[in-house]
Amino acid sequence: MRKKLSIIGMPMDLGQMRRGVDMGPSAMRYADAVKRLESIGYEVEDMGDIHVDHIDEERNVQPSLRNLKAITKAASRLAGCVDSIIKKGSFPLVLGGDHSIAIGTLAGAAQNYDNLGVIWYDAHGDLNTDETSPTGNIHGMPLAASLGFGHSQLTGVGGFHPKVKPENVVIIGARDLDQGERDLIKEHSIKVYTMHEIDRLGMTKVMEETIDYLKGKTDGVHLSLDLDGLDPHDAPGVGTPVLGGISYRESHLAMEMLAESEIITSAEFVEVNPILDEKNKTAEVAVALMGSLFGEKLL
Ligand code: EXY
Ligand code: MN
Ligand code: MN
Ligand code: MN
Repeated sequence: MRKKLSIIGMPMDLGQMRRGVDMGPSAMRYADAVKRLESIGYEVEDMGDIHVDHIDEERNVQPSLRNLKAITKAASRLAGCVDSIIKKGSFPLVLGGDHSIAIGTLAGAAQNYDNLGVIWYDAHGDLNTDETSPTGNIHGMPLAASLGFGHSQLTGVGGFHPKVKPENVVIIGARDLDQGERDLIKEHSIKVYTMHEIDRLGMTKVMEETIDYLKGKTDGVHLSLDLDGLDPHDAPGVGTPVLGGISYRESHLAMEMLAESEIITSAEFVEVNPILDEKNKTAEVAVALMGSLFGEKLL
């Protein structure tokens, strides 16, 4: 029987200030995400998009938590959808939208596991709270919120917290961390492979260690892949690019090794912004990486 995979679009741009990332789901569909996954043998259902309220006036109401209400409402809808996909035995693949969507994805996934692991593939830690954030953009807070740190409306999505424990998180690709994030990482001993470790150890060793670190102690692992984790030359269509990122091939190796490990139980691809892109390159990169994550072989 073919493995089932359910795609959900989350056209969210309220977690940051650059327009266009709400079109990320369409861009990845346009890059043939469904066909690519069907070609690897999956039975793919595209469930369409979660509704995100379109608002303007609230944008600046609470500068330390921009668009809090609309983001938490949309995250709750996404959580319900992800939870029902897992409960019906399908694999949830969420297309973003800015990274604030992970609050909903993790709220939906976590209720199905005792110890959910998370691989956070990102130039950033997304570990800010409203007290530490330099911008008030909620796309810089989803991992903190999922760990139970930050505003109660964010940590409370899905009606429970925390979604994940610090010892079950691995961040890969970090190269732009605020002081508050560094403090939180140190205080809770969160495992981080910055670009320094990736350069020194190589992606093979980083992924071997990551898989070993999570395999024994988690009963599911969520991959939260922020396209800004890649170098902007390979993935230019993102809202917060940071030079000196993970290469296209290193990213395929990471996905191929995760496919071999069979530890990934849910995934999301976020921060694709076609307005900032070179044609549809970043969406195409995302879809190519999905291919490797779901077992596509070069030979
Ligand atoms: N650390 C900065 C902030 O909190 O605003 C930048 C966050 C960028 C977040 C992108 C999604 O990864
Ligand atoms: Mn609408
Ligand atoms: Mn991110
Ligand atoms: Mn990022």
